[in-house]
Amino acid sequence: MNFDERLEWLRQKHEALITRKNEPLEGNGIYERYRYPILTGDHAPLEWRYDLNRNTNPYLMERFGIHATFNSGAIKWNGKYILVVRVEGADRKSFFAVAESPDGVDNFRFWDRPVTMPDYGEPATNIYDMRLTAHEDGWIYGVFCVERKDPSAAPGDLSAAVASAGVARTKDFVTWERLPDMVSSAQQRNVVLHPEFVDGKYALYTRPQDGFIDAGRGGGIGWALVDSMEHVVIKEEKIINARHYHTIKEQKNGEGPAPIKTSKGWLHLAHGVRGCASGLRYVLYLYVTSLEDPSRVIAEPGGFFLVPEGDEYIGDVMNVLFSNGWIADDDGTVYIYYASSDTRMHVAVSSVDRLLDYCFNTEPDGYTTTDSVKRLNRLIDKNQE
Ligand code: BGC
Ligand code: BMA
Repeated sequence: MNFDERLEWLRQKHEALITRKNEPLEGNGIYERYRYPILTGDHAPLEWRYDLNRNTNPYLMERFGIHATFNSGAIKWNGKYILVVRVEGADRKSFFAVAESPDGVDNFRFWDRPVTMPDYGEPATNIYDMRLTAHEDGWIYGVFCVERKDPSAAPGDLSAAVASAGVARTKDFVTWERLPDMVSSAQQRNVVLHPEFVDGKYALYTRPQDGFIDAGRGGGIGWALVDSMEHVVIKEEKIINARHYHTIKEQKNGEGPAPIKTSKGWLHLAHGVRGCASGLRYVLYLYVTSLEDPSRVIAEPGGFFLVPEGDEYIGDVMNVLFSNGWIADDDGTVYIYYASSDTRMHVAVSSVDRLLDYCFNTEPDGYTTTDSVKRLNRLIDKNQE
């Protein structure tokens, strides 16, 4: 193909991908997945990936590889479904970029430019996995992971890293005011801001860990109250959702997006991780906390809610589902935005009613085989009545 033909081919292919109509798939009754991913690296605008000038790029070859679009924060804003996507280039650096859809499922399209996130202190090596919270103080906050090489790593150890939480706020997703990174004695990823004040303070879901990868003494999802988002210092933290031996969250867990307020409690989406012969397996689960005390768990179905299926298993980091964004519409529809294998974004659709039904009517994990068989027999008995 000559330059013009190739450009035309690229444009058509790109437009066809973005405008392809998605289809819901009938499933387990709890949610409906959709047939196609909603965002992939190929959704990135051609202007990001190619030099479109025939003199400087006569072969019309890619100049900036965009490989993956995953772990996106989500929010409904001015009637639009907005994702702040973790976009990863061929160079393994992530950055944030906003993609917008008119209906939450179809036609997700990136805005013209990625987010230019101001640095705080020494520029981070990588930033990723933003949680968006429209806080009752009037700001939209983005809390995200900030990763730097561990300065105390032994010579030759090029993977030891330090994770902390970056904090920024915006009113338009274009201009971001970067606030100081959170101060904590532990390594912190998966930090999420609760949307309301609690006892007059900002409330954060945390995830303290001894190491970058290893939880060590870190017990799970934590809860901390802080005076200000302009200088977040974690003084006291309590574990509200613990990891547990021989469950889906044996090795690690972490809060997903900010919880959704419902008449029966705060609805939470989280990820759980276990180690197995093939590496770490990341799955998603739900739990509910009390409206009076959002740090008190009042329901938690046993087992997972969403796990990789089919093509979702395959990607850069196999066997991973991760979610840090969902949107609850006024009519109760819930759009669950999840990424598979650190590669692409998907949506599953449910409703507040269905998710609460799932949470309150699926029995909790009893932690033994004996208990699981008892639960199963109770269900069979019911079906034989
Ligand atoms: C990656 C993250 C991952 C973390 C822990 C980071 O370097 O960018 O996606 O969660 O390592 O494995
Ligand atoms: C992490 C997360 C995600 C990622 C996952 C799997 O710990 O913070 O960024 O999706 O590992 O690689």
